[in-house]
Amino acid sequence: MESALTARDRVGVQDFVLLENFTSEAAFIENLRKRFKENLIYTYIGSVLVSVNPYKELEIYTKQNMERYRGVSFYEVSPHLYAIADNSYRSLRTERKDQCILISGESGAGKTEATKKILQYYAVTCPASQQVETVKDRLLQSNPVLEAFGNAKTLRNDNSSRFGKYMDVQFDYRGAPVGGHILNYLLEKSRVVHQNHGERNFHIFYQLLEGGEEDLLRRLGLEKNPQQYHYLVKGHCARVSSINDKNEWKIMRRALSVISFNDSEDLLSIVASVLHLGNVQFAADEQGNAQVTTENQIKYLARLLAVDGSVLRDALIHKKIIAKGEELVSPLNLEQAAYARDALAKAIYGRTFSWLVNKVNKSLAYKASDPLTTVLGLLDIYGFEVFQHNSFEQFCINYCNEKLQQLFIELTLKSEQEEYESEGIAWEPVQYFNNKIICDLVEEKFKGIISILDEECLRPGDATDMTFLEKLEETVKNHPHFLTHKLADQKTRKSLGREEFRLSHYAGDVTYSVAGFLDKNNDLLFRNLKETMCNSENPIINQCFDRTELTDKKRPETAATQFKNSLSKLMEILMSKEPSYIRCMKPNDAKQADRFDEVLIRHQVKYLGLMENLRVRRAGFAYRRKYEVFLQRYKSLCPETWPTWDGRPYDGVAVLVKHLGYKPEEYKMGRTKIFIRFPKTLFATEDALEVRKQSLGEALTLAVDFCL
Ligand code: AOV
Ligand code: MG
Repeated sequence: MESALTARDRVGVQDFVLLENFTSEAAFIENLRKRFKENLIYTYIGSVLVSVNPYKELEIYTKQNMERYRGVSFYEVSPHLYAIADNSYRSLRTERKDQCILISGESGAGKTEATKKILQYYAVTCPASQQVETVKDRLLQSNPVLEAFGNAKTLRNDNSSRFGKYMDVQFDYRGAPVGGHILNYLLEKSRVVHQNHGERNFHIFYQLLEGGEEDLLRRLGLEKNPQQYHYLVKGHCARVSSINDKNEWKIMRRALSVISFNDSEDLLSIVASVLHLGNVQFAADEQGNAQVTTENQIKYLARLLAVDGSVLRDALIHKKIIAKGEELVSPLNLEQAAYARDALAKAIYGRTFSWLVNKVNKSLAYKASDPLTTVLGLLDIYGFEVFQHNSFEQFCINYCNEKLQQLFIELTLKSEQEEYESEGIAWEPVQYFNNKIICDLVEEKFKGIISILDEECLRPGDATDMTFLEKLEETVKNHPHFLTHKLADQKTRKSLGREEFRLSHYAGDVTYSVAGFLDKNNDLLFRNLKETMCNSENPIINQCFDRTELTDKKRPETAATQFKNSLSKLMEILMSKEPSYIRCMKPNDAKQADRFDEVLIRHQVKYLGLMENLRVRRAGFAYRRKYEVFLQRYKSLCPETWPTWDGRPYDGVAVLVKHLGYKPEEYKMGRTKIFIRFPKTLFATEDALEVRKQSLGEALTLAVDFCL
């Protein structure tokens, strides 16, 4: 049998708080590397789970393994998602407090996979009944549907979430999942009309073409070949080896039927209409006005969107404004017509996506009359991302990650302090980086980036992306996390274009190009296109485009402000719940198994603030356990506590540590837990336990079969 010491040497420690040299980043990374090599992808920092994407199937998500984690004390089993899931569930049951599990990490780090695995865990381990089975099924099946419409291949991830998702699972008094609700955040709509090289449009388009039955495709007027569609060829990679579109199509169709979807033909008509829209072409007449040259597409569009073809044709090449109660119609030039077409495609797709989430929510809605007791929220958003070219979408995505990091910092620090307080142990303050300064830079009223962007969007006349940049330069020029070409010193100036600004995010510097910022933030659709859609007889389109929009005088909120407000609501929701954290990392940029790129990992360790997290957790004490748990594990080491201790666990532990020779400076006794200052104290005890186990032979069986 391998000794505790050599096992520790081989597989590292399963909780970073037990690292001897806990301030050393090198030691931290070495521990991760050792574990990764042994396929141990999970490690704790106290109660925070750190996960490294293995990029290969591991045999750790079996039903048997789920059972192993069910109802077992957190630290008595090796680190796992299931331990986090089970621990949250148990708190929900015993303390009746709403929970949330926050999963963060950069694009491709494994957030979505983790979310799905946690849902599966609940589906398998929570109490069941006929009705509950239906809910469980729907919860699970909502994923393939939303992923088909909201995920896409990017350079970072073949199945990248292009929308943010927060899902509440609702439980009844027996602890059975009886309903659910999803909130979605800012879908990256621009992908519908444009993809960067090496990226794809949303999965659903390829699934439909690849998997759709001949009959269906004929009805939708589609050809199988994605190369035929302008909206699918921008990225030059319709086929991806890791994705089987045909298979995914089947899975998606089955999922649609589970969430009792009976308007799939209407939905697919809309998907097809977007492809047809993309193929609408224009030519200029003698006056330079745009004319539609692709009549065939208009015919299909009229049928699929159930609108009048000639009205739609007209709406695509004219602009209508209402001034002083009068309608003014003016022709569009080629560029404007193409813009109008793309805006329509984005609006149709974006609104249909929100409609779909709504539909899923109806199917998940809790229907019985018993009161709900508690909810458990799962947050899976788009991760921090940096590309060669970063635009408005990356700005929003990275801002969202900034907010989450802020929440993480505030809550972990707070909970640490609270624990010390409730245990009656003096708190020793720790220094840490607070990214609030960057959140403020983005969202502050009047002088934050979003405010300035909105101001430019609302300013009539000559506002452009460049005037926005100039305003930014004026307003935030002295901010330590903001830089532009003009503001940079000689040396850094070279790395910045004249159309760019750079933000020093908590996760690293990102340079954003302002091109398209105003447009994307305005998110406007010409009035006559809106009108045409309001008259649609496709029931989904009809619900997506509401007539009140036409009469509403108030200008709709800009995209960034809507996003900011929805994030602020999200933060409130999360703050009202008891949080657990999963911090995901990717081991390499090549999406490959068994490759641990130390530079990449070091970068993530830094920006996820893991060293800081560890420092906070270790402030003062490396290790803490409830008296019961500590006594149970080590009672065989002291004749007075072995085989049983009849008194209070507190007294038992006091006797035990005295027998073990703990010195007063090595530990403290809190109200419910023992706090141990140095790992070496614990390791010595652990090694003693190993020797004792061997001398006792089979007589001593512990739930624990791994080293600490
Ligand atoms: P993300 O959600 O964090 O990125 P995903 O969860 O989609 O990342 O993971 C990316 C890919 O990594 C998956 O498609 C799997 O191939 C692989 N993977 C992740 N976790 C595991 C695991 N536990 N076991 C095996 N393979 C895994 V993004 O949505 O782009 O921010 O925006
Ligand atoms: Mg994802």
